[in-house]
Amino acid sequence: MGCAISSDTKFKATKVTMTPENKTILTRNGWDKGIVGFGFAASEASCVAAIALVIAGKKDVQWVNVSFDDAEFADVPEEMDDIMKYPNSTKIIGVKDPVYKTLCGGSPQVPTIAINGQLYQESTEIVKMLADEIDAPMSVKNLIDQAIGFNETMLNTVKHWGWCAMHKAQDYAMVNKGHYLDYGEGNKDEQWERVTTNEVKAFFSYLESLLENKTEINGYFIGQSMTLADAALFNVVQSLELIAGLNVKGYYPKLYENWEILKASNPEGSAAYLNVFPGFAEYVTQANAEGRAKGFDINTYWAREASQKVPEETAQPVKEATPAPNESDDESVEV
Ligand SMILES: N[C@@H](CCC(=O)N[C@@H](CS)C(=O)NCC(=O)O)C(=O)O
Repeated sequence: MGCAISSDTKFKATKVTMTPENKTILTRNGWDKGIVGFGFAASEASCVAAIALVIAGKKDVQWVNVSFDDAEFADVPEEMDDIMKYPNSTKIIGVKDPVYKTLCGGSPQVPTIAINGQLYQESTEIVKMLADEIDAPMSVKNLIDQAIGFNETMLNTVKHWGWCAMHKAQDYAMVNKGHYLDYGEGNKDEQWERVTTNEVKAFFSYLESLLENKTEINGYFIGQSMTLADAALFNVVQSLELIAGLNVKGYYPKLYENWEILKASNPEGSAAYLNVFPGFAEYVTQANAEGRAKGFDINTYWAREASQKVPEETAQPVKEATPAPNESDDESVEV
């Protein structure tokens, strides 16, 4: 896989291997001290880290915008929409730019977070690291662990039933092609789809049951205020609904109600994901319209449930947290 990311332990954010090359990039830009976030504000994984850093009280995060293209490192253009720009950010680089790839140790993705010169990836694991640091309650940490366990399924699901058709139609102009080629219509068999949707069902049913056991649906999975667990799970409803096209509202009404309340509270760090991401989702819907009309529709796996029993052994209950694999196969580039 050409993997340059190492995962030290199950629940520590995935450390990017630090090389002379990426250390040099950090140092020459002054990114080797404090917290520097690299993200695309509207992205479903970036917003998780941005929201979590706010909740963890990290007020001095310096953000670098990562655009979905191959643009070289530059100043943020004046015309860039404020909502797409991280507060106080001045720089921008493309996720497909070779320097960004080198910075990320060969695995160019967002979010990537530098903390005192060490780079980390994997949004939900970054949330867990913050939860450990602020000594969040065990119930919050446990739910973050569940989010970590679901993260890979979640991203694979939205790629397969959503993003792939759009990126393919655009000849992968926005993203690293290798991250998407294995997914999408015709690239996975029914067994994979069944196992994947059973994982979504198990996890969403678990979240629905957590909310059923609460006396009041208030936008939070735990307690009366937003926790890092809500940050770790921030993208699951909107991304599954708008990108994968899953009828979340129909199948998981409490989860949906909870999301609508949380969304309305506009948590700091979420503006672009809440307001701009749905626009991207429209392109995804258009790109998938023909396939969905012909039956390449995630909802068929929920509709089938009524008429056909799903074999128990393929259904995975809320699975153990495992770090998502690094998917990049491309060669590293010299700076
Ligand atoms: N499991 C990772 C997924 C990261 C990820 O796939 N990020 C996407 C944006 S949501 C990305 O970087 N896409 C650009 C690309 O694949 O080239 C996480 O949760 O941080």
